[in-house]
This record gives sequence, C-alpha cells and structure tokens, in this order.
Amino acid sequence: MKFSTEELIQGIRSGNKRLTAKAITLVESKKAEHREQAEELLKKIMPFTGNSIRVGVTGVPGAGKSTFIENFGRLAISNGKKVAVLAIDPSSAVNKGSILGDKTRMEELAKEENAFIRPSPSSGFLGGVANTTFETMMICEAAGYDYILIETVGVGQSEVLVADITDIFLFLKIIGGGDELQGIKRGIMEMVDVIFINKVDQDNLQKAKSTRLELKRALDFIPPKEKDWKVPVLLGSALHNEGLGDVYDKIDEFISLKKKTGRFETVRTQQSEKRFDYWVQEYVLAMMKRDNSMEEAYVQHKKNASAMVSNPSTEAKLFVEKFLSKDSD
Ligand SMILES: Nc1nc2c(ncn2[C@@H]2O[C@H](COP(=O)(O)OP(=O)(O)OP(=O)(O)O)[C@@H](O)[C@H]2O)c(=O)[nH]1
Ligand SMILES: [Mg+2]
Repeated sequence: MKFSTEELIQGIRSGNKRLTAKAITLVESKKAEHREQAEELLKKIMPFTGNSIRVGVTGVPGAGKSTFIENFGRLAISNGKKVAVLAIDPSSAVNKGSILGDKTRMEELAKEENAFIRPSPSSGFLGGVANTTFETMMICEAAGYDYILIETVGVGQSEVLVADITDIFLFLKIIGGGDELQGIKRGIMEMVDVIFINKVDQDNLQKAKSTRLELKRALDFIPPKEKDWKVPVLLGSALHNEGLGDVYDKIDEFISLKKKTGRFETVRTQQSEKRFDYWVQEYVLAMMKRDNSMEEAYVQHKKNASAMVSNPSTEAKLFVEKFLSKDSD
C-alpha cells in the first residue's frame, strides 16, 4: 500500500473518494501486512464511525433493488444527506459477476457529489465479503455518509449476513414473483422491517393491493421482531419514483422508535459481539494453519469432511488435536 495510514485517514475525512476507495481495498485485502495496516486505520477512524443509518435491501433477482437504491439515494441526497451504496453478492465468487457490474450501474446516482458507490468484490467467500462489508461501512461512516445502503440478492445466507450489520431491513417484493405465500422464505419475513411492493405502475394496482393483503396476513403469523412496530407494506415504483418518500419516512420512523426504546444500541452491541466471535475464529484458524504441515492437514481433513469420509465434526476435532499434539512435541 503506497499510502500511509495518515494519508488515507485524511483522505477519508476530507471526502476524497479515491482515497476512500483505496482504504476500502486495504481492508478487503487478506494479506497479513495489509491486515495490520487495516487494523491500525480502523482503530484510528473508530471515533468517527457509527453515525449512519445502515439499511439492508433484499429481494429476488430483478425485483428492482438497484433501481430502488439509485432513486432512493437521490431522494436522500435531495434532502441534504450523503449516501454510500455497498453490495454483497454471493454469486460473484462463482460466476465472476457483480450486482453493480452489468445491468445497473446506478449511473445517475454515481454522478452525485454526495454519493459513493462501491461494487462488490468479484472474488472471495461469502463470510469474508460480508465481514469486510462491515469494515467498508465504517470507512464510509468516517467519510460522513448518512445512509449506507447495502444490496443483497435474495438467496442463500446473504440476508442473514446483511441483517447482522444493518439497523433496518427492507424487502422489495414484486407481484407474481412466484413467492406469494409458501415460496417466501419464512426466514426473510422474520427479518424484515419494511416491505415495498415494487413495479406498481402498469395497471396492476389491484393485484398489488391483494398481494399486500396476503403479505399482511402472512405477517400476522410471525412474532414481531421489534415491539411496537408493525411491518408496513408499501406500494410504489422505484423506476418512476413513486412511493419512495413513504419508504424514507418509514425508515426515519423506525430508527427513531429503535432509538427511543434503546433497541438501536442493544442490537448494535449484539452485532459487535457476533463479529468478535467471527474474528476470533478467523484469527485462530489462521494461526493454526501458519505452519505448512498444518495447512496441508487442514485441506486434507476438510476434504474428508466434504466427501463425508467421516462426520465433519470428527474431522474438525482430529485437525485441532493434530495441532495441539504438534505444539507439545
Ligand atoms: N416497470 C418497472 N420496472 C422496474 C421498476 N424497478 C425496476 N424495474 C426494472 O426491473 C429490472 C431489474 O431492475 P434492477 O434494479 O436491476 O433489479 P435488481 O433487483 O437490482 O436485480 P439484481 O441485481 O439482478 O438482483 C430493470 O429492467 C429495471 O428497469 C419499477 O418500479 N417498474
Ligand atoms: Mg441489482
């Protein structure tokens, strides 16, 4: 890294997007020397973090998440806010695609001085991406962004990871998306704080209303995530800028409520604890694999586990025991 930690911090704090991007690249790096500088940087910017509203946006592919984020971001900017957009894309490791890569580049939003858009890394594993996303978010907060919008695809584990780093979870729904009742993963319904039925713009208002009714009925069977908060189901069109103001107001209302009840801080504390555990595991594993023979042993035991030669937990235990007996030699 050709920039010193001080240069990076100054760049971040003065709103220099190029240096902000460099700092993000640094925290995404898995190289040991980068990791060291990254920790130093994160430690120093810590006092300037925590002041944004962290919003997770999910929905099936094509639901209009990118379109929504672009126009919502522009709305927030017109209200005097600064907006950063990040993405978690679990598919990218496999097909080298990227959520922000091809279809939607958020070109209009990207032109805004008060917007910062960070495409997802095109490699890396799911957990790693999600966890550096948090660090990326810290950098964006230190740079003064008021809203951090995180786009995730409605598949696999990515929602859980996003829910673990955000204050509010927004679900974009399309009519006839095939997930009307049984298809909607119960998991998502339990995590969601606001639902936006998108693409209500082509004579489909009636259908949208019945979808809303179905969603509300489904929500009645789910224990409330936040006391005193009834998950609103809003209608609109991200493309035609309709209904986005309602979402903006609901987000405000939700955050105010959470701050009033103390849940805002409580949840963030719990999230920090989870991340602590994650990093303990990461560092312990890295330490255990430092030695070549242990790296090989790790690969071998993992292979045995994946081929179900024996139970994965047995293989894990064997690997740890090998490490411990190596040290006592
Ligand atoms: N008619 C209509 N089309 C929309 C609306 N919002 C988005 N679209 C269109 O739907 C398509 C998909 O939109 P995206 O914003 O890329 O959807 P996405 O959810 O980000 O998709 P992935 O990132 O691939 O998961 C694009 O062609 C958009 O123009 C809307 O409100 N109305
Ligand atoms: Mg998208």
